[in-house]
Amino acid sequence: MKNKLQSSITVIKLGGSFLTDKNIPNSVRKQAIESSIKQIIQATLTLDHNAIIVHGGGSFGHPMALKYKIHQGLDTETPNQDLGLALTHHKMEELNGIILSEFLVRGFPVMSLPPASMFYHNSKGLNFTGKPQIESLLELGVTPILYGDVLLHSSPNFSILSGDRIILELCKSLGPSRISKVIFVFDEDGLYIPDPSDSTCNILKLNLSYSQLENLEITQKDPKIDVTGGIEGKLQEVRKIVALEIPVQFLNGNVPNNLFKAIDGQKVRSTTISYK
Ligand code: IP8
Repeated sequence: MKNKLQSSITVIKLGGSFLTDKNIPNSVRKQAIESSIKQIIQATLTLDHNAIIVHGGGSFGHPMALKYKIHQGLDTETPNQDLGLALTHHKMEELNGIILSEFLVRGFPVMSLPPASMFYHNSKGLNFTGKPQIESLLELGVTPILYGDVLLHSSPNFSILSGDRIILELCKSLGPSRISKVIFVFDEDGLYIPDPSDSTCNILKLNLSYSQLENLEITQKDPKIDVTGGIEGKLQEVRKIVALEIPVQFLNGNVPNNLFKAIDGQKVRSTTISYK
């Protein structure tokens, strides 16, 4: 058992659009999953860091949530929302099971912590009770995995908790000084903005600061079914993460060894967002 409790933590978001084909329900991108998992394993075994993995919903969680309007909360006009709530959670568990198995078959210890049982929305807002469990897993040398999930509210009601919102909560709760960076793995080289001199082109932003994130117009190459606000929803959470002075990096998981290099602090073609 490898105790690296003092090591810094890299939070890795495996985006749903990277892990799955968002346009075909329940379809995984097997090669993308295998390659990213091998890189996380290699980095965690050879580099002085701990990983916490969070994954998105892709073509598992989003279409089901959309079908039953789970993201819009309790609605008497929508039939069978109770079943939809359960099915959305189950879809996420299904995708999570696929990812989990890819680590375990390689003999690498990971454990899933279901967000629906660690996050609750009460009258004061979002409440997170999973810090002790995450600390224990890190201490035991087991990499925690969380994922976007359904969120239960007092009222009673429900909504969808994105993986990005989970990451913000982890950063706040574990303490920004322990988190060296948050890496978003997706299927583009980084964040693109429209080219002001040519409306048919986009420019990859290599570096961005906190202040530049406000009112940033991001080009979305190929918008997908998304109940958590797409790239705009993501950027809202990212802004709050960067405000904690935690650097954020967006990179292309399809480029061989990109993720390993980024965890190792090597330069890769990507967008890096820092506070200043
Ligand atoms: O893909 C969404 O998580 P995200 C989770 O991180 C569900 O926004 C259940 C759709």
